[in-house]
Amino acid sequence: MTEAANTVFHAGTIALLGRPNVGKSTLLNALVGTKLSITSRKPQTTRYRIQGIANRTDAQFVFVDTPGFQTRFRSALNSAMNRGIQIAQEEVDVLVVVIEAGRFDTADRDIVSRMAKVGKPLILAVNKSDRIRPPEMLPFLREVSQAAGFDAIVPISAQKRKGLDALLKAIRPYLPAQSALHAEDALTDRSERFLAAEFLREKLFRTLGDEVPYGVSTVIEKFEESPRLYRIFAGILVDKEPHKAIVIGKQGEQLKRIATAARLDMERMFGRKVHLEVWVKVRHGWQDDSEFVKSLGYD
Ligand SMILES: Nc1nc2c(ncn2[C@@H]2O[C@H](COP(=O)(O)OP(=O)(O)OP(=O)(O)O)[C@@H](O)[C@H]2O)c(=O)[nH]1
Ligand SMILES: [Mg+2]
Repeated sequence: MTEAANTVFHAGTIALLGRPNVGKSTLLNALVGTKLSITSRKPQTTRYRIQGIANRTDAQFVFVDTPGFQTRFRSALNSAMNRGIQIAQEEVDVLVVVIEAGRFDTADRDIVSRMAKVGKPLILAVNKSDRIRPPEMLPFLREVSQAAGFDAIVPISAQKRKGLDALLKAIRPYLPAQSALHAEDALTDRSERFLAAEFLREKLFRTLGDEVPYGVSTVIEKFEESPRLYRIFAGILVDKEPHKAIVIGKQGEQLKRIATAARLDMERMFGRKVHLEVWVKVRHGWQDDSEFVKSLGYD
């Protein structure tokens, strides 16, 4: 390739797809260099599509993080999440399927074969490479390479930030040769209000046990901006009465910890002080209320 060909600018969109918990959101954040998409050890943390923009001298990569494929049960919430994945795959130039090193189960295979049928460039990112013994990597890559005609297979560690440049290099040729799609200082398509609700939801996912987070949603009721301070009024919705007391904790201590952690994330992201007030409310069966789920901003 000549020098001139090397410097043609490419820009486009890339969906990060895969089973829950493989590290899609951690990867988005690592690629962008900012924490935008919430992450946790629990599967099905991400509920909404969110874009993260990574700028390099020769390309602009607009990544779309998606919810993990929902297979567990049907609800208005799960349908909305699956619709989000569908929209993402239709909108983008490149599909990146994320799997975990050393694990390629039926859910992964199912996603890979579905994505191979879409007919777009398909790249496999083998994440959590830090978790596998190095001699096991090559046989694993050989095994997964049989599953579809991938355009590239790249081992990475989103957490340790390994292999990320190799991943970008593998994606770049499949992005259209065109100028940047977004201003260089743009980070995401989502509003500060959206990010505030999500940062709060992340703390609930990280703090609470295995059941409560799945019945929790967060909404921003008021978002008052001034140059030095944001005043944010947020609601935490739980779908069962007893969950309210769990979220609040003894003498409100749990809720205080959650709110403080969320506020610190917001201050870091927004670059100013944040005054955060949080209420907990019970809303029975909100996950099956399609009108309400729609109002949360999935599409
Ligand atoms: N060891 C290791 N852990 C990782 C890596 N990347 C992500 N994780 C961890 O894997 C867990 C899931 O990460 P997420 O980024 O939330 O996964 P996700 O695919 O977005 O999950 P859903 O939103 O639920 O679909 C978290 O505990 C991460 O810290 C990695 O490269 N190595
Ligand atoms: Mg996620």
